[in-house]
Amino acid sequence: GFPPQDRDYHTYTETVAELDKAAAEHADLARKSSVGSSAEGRDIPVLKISDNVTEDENEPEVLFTCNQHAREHLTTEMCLHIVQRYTDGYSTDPAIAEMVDTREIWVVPMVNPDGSVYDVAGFGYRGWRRNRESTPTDLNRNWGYQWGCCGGSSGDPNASTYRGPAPFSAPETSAIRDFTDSRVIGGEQQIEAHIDFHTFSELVLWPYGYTENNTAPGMTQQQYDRFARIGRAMAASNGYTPQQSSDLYVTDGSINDWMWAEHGILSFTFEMYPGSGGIEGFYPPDEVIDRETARNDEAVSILLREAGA
Ligand code: 0X9
Ligand code: CA
Ligand code: CA
Ligand code: CA
Ligand code: ZN
Repeated sequence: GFPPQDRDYHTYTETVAELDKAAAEHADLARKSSVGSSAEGRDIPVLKISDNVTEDENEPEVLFTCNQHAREHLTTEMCLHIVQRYTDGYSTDPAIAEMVDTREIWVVPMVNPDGSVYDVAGFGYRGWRRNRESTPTDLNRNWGYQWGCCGGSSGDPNASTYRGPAPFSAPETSAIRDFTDSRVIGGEQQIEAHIDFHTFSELVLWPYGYTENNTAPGMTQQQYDRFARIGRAMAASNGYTPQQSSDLYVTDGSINDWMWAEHGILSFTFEMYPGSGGIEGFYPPDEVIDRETARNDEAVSILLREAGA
């Protein structure tokens, strides 16, 4: 588990327990299900939050994913914060209630549970990034759009950005893919917007990542401008820096490119606190969790408003 000084971070077991608790305390608003299993057989839970939660209503859907990268534990806390805000906040905050009543919110706090467990299973942190297949894969290079196209991932099984032997070879990415595909109903993708949370550098990033060009097949200037407008609005609310993801560095096989190109989902990456650092940047003290997750409240609200606008 986490070292004693960081005990406010949630382990895999504690994360699952938080989701079960939210679903039990708000049975009308929150329901837990599974998107599949990790390489080591751990369940990957998803929590749905909406009024009439057991029904699939005709409401804009929004997806939040966290912890693709094992050591980025602050992102799991971000997803748990979203869960708390939209369940516990329902009875006290009319703006929250309005969003919960008119949207369907999906939250996956741990896309990479095996990696997350492994990172905290030793004495001190391991600095682990990938999943825990026998040849570990960087999940954010394993998505099936322009996979391995452009020098933005590695074919070396020992590299930290190893893309895996084939698109969606990792059970964790294929589980989220299948879940996302399952939200196509009557030929229409129900999920309109998505944030994949990472750490660190305090950035709001939009696709494409595989090319430095703003426009490319599947991305018109008008669509790019919409990404940039919403990305800048969210960044103005949290003080992050907004940019196209390839302005940071080129990545191929990342989640945002697939979500947008395959499903037309308005898909962003947030790189959370801190703004800079070395390996210790992945391990901010638990004292910052409340401040740095609440820091994204307005950005999350902006995205929810944009879905359905
Ligand atoms: O490299 C990544 O997967 C992300 N950064 S991290 O330090 N959390 O590993 C950034 C992904 C955003 N996409 C692109 N830069 N294209
Ligand atoms: Ca502490
Ligand atoms: Ca509903
Ligand atoms: Ca629906
Ligand atoms: Zn990351």
